[in-house]
Amino acid sequence: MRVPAGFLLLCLSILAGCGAAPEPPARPNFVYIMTDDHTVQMMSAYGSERASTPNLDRIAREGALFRNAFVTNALCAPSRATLLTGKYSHVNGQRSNQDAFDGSQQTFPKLLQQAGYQTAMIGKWHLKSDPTGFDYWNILPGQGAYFDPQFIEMGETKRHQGYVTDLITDFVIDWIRKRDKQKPFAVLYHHKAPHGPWQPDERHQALFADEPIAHPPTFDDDLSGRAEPVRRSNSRLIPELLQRWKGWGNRGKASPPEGLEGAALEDWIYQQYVKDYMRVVASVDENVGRFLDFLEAEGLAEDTVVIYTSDNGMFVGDHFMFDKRLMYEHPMRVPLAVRYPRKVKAGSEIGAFALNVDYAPTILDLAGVPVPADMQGRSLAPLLAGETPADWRKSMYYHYWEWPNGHRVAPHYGLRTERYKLIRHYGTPDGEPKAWELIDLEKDPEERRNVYDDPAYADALPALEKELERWRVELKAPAVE
Ligand code: SGN
Repeated sequence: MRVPAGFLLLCLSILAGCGAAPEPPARPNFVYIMTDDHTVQMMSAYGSERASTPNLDRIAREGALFRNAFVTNALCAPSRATLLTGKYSHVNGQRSNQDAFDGSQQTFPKLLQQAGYQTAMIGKWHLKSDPTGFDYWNILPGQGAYFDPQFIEMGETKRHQGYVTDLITDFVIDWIRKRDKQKPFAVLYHHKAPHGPWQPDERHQALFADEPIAHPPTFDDDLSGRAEPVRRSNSRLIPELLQRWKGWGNRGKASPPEGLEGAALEDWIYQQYVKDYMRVVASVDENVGRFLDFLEAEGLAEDTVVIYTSDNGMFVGDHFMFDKRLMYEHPMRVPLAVRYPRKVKAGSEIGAFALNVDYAPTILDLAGVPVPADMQGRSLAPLLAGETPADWRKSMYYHYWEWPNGHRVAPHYGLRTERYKLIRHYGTPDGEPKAWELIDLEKDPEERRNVYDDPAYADALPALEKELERWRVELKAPAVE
């Protein structure tokens, strides 16, 4: 049936005149801000006793804070591949930092592009192959440098003067300014900080100079309550940190003052590390604040979904360690805040489990683009709207793969429920030991004790083992014993 144009016009003018609130635009913009190794213990929105991050907190205050966000493999490149694909490492092929990302596969930026978005990737990439699915990219080579870093802009390497966190923010702002204003945009704004070697800029170098930073509660943990594979791992603050990041900050920090030993030496190395970590976080916070002000000044704040997270968490002296990888809370738990004034109530708190496999489906869903059935995560949009679907996950699967590595963290997988962690260290062909671990997070929130062999938990085990196997099959993860 043909509808006369005059009738359509009449309908439209009635709709326009009825005084209803304007509908949110169907296609919001997206700014996905990801830091490297930023952990919840160092974000004040999560009640950090050490760090103050007013601008990162602002995203949560004006939007939603996820209280239980986790990555499924706490390592840089695998986490980035999971973001792009919405799939676990064993499915997207990026199990470790050594693999090169297969950029020919489906990713959410490609799907956004096909749906008419303009897309950009700016900052740390670390996936070895060139980015695909972006109209514009300007990335750090590999880990990138803090000072006067090189960037690869659409295949061309250029050195830029300045500090990496400032430069990445400048490039994102520039790209948004120059964009085609007729189309929605999505930009991945990826900081290098606060990854090692934690080199603060001049503005922040003197921060905390005369202020000793408190030790985290697990600083005294010698790992004696945990299974052998954990005890064998190699991320202790002394001497591994000193050796691995020799000369970090270029201020001679690899050499403690002569004669220091025992607790005084431990505190000395911790103070060097934590202060530089907090200084580079302060610069991220300041730059994110500058960026949020820019969005507001451009009139973009209302219709832009701003997501803040990190590629993985981090030990910052917790359990007397640095680095990540292990299926402890500090590495696998990540900050996650989402601001979208049109749809997310300011000050929302979300307790349901959110995973990094969920980011791609969430962004597509909010953009109105169908989520492909082969993505393994689930859209967080209902949670953002204040509803937890009845069948939302109550547990999650984790799998760390990289081997060998200097931290001697052997591959392991496991299940995390609200109360328990069941972890399988399945050994390596070159002789790393196998072990099971069970952690009761309710009784032992600091994760100091493996109770796998404790008869008191014999009744709890079968259901946990079944749940772990259910996830393994559902996620098509290989069976490894
Ligand atoms: C990367 C890792 C660090 C690690 C060094 C050296 N970070 O920088 O975890 O200490 O390599 O690792 S990541 O963000 O890139 O994952 S080692 O295993 O080769 O010694």
